[in-house]
Amino acid sequence: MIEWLTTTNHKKIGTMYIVATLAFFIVAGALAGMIRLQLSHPNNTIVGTHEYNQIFTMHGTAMIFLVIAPFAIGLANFLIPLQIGAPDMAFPRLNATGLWLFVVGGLTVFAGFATYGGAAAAGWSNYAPLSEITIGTGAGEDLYLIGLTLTGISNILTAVNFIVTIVCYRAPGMTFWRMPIFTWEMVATSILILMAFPALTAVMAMVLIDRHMGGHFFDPASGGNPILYQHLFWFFGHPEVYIMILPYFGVVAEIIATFSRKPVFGYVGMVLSAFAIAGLSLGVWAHHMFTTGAVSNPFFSGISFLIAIPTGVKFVNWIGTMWKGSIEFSTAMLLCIGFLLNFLLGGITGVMIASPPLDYMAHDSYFIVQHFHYTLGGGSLFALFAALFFYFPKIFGVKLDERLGKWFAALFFLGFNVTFIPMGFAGLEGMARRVSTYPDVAHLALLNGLSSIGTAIIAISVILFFINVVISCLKREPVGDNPWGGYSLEWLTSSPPPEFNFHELPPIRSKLPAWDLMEERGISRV
Ligand code: HEM
Ligand SMILES: [Cu+2]
Repeated sequence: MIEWLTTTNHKKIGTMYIVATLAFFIVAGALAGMIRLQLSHPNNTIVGTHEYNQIFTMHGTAMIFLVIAPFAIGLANFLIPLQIGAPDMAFPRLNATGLWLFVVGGLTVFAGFATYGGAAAAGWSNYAPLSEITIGTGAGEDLYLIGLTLTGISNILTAVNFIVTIVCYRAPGMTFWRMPIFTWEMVATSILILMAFPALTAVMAMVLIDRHMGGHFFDPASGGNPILYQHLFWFFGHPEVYIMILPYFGVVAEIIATFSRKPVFGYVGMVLSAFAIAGLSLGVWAHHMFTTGAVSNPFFSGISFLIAIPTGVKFVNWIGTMWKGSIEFSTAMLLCIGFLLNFLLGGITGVMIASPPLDYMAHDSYFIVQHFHYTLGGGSLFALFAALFFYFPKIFGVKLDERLGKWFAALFFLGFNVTFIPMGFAGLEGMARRVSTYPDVAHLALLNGLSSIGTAIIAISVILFFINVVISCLKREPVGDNPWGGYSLEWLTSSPPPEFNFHELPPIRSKLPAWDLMEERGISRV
């Protein structure tokens, strides 16, 4: 126990990130269940409006800041040194600091539930002056601001660590252009973190100053400007959505290549498109502000459309990798195919609302809720589970049960689509987001009822997943170094790997060191 709490080993730190984010996932998922219970019927009063505000705020905040983004950080912690042949991260103590800042930050945000006024309730985007006056008077709001600042600092420290590790600690033979796609995506992600998170830290501090030190940054009555809040928040917030998807793009590329038994198609395009997306994503923040009338809509719309190009390149790469491959439909692969289908819808709705006239209709409606759940839930979360199935043997030395896994994947896909397709239509019928109830008009009762049923299916699938984890860990069937026939360096060490990753570094003569060795030894990879 003490050994784990005081460790500076990247694999233990990575594992603790993963365990912590899964714990936060269970809580954030339970909050989602409460939202869907309340919205399952029109005019419901299971929870009041103030409770409802806390529930959806904490659901979104936890999923974004405590689950999707930090899971990728944890996975990268575990994987990057293995993928590039390094014994550990460049700054192990800084790495441990990052982990504990994250855990303490997350618990701080949740501590709001224990305060008199309840948890933060102004939405994950925490708009000022809403977060300063109307409801944000309780300590829960302060805990939110402090907690997120801590997790933000954690991200910045870890991003520096990733970049230095990748630039300076690659094994002999591991040139930049031989690094696995996941490691490359983490370079782009780390740069985005360094660009975006300071804006979040600044804006959180400004809200704190307004609330407690007589500041007026966002208070129009005293010459402050609420639009400034939106600029600062979205200058962070839009890159953040890519911080939450780029690592998972990498995961999907690795899994598809492994189970198609083919190298990643268009490797260079894959890498360059990650940087193109990262670069463009710094210039689109005001597409979240089209309806304020205070930004140049054509400019931000144009740049937003451009993002579709490198994203399209990625789709070509993923599909090209599968093309004529001998595909094995493992659970991880099935989840990646689910990712492709869902994320496509997320991307298409994204391009739709990147057009200001359409966004004027969709803004702040359930259409937006559908859009971002298809990218983050259907995209990132599907890839997160795919990563769990794929890397579980490497991390824990145990393979998850494939039969239960496929049931999970099928139910999760079904539940996900039954939940979120109706939301888009509810949005088109005028249902606003962030409302605790709705009247029995149009088809809202039917659409919301369907959504709630879908959520119940998701809940069953997730319970099945955790049952799978328990059963598989109890069975502990031994796994080899390379149970899936993967190509990158991490598959050439034991599962789980030794303290400093490799007893002897394998030769690295191409992008595919594990497949090179298999070929040398006459082992077929199909
Ligand atoms: C082609 C790519 C994309 C485009 C053009 C796009 C466009 C947009 C636009 C215009 C909005 C604002 C809508 C409004 O509030 O009226 C939005 C919201 C959002 N998008 Fe996307 N998007 C894209 C991809 C993504 C991806 C990849 C993610 C995450 C992985 C994502 C996550 C979100 C989130 C979380 C919001 C809602 C933020 C909030 O108001 O709480 N989007 N998107
Ligand atoms: Cu955006």
